[in-house]
Amino acid sequence: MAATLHRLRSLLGAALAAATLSMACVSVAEAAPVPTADGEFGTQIVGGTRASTSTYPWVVYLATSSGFQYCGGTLVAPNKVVTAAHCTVGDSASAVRVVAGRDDKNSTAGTVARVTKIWIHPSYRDVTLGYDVSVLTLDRNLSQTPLPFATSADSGLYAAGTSSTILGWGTTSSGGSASRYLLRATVPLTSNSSCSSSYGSDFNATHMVCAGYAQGGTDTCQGDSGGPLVAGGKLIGITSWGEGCAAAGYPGVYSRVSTYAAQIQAQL
Ligand code: 4AZ
Repeated sequence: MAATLHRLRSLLGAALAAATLSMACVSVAEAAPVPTADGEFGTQIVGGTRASTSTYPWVVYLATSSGFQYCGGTLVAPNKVVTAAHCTVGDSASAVRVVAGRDDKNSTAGTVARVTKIWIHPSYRDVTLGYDVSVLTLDRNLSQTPLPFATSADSGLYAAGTSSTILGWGTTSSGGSASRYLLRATVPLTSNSSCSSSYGSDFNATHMVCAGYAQGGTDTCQGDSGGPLVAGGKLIGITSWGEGCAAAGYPGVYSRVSTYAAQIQAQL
């Protein structure tokens, strides 16, 4: 199982390779989105549509100092971002940028903040062992509205079938190109027993929650890691891992935010 798990850091590897090849241009080649008859675009997150940071002001992305987007995150206080530990492990704070208010990665809209501190859950070792949570402290207070996060009082938000929102700038197919634009999709939370059937002992219901349709087709993917899973107006999950993207029988796996609420709160 571990050998086939897809994780976001592969995008950072690609970023570093791109930077090596071309210091002048860090943008990644991508297919131009093709509008369909209804004016929407056909290939998003996986199976999603374009969204605006005006609607989702708390969704941010993490970028290298050269501007390469490699993960997502969620603003939970004016100067605090929740992301995945696997997005920040091994990084120095001075190397990370947080971009807020920018739907289009090829624009200069919004704000680029620096990071003054990276907190990684001290028990984090690997995404399939849980604790895939990290809190960044920014060098400034952002004007974007933060998103409340789920606590132990919010177990109701994790009921199987709950409609949730995923967001990110990651790839629009497994192993494909990253999206130029912020994308969103709606996915139902799965039951714990269903996710255990998919992933066996790698799924831990204390630390994780799964979301996706049984038939697949809609999911987070590479580069979406660290970004939000939202239900009931709260951050309930952090994009963490999965077997490929949008495959039938393999939902996306998210860190269960309510489990870590006290430790997140202690960083704010
Ligand atoms: C990733 O590599 C990643 N389909 C994120 C989410 C999923 C798979 C991979 C879930 O960032």
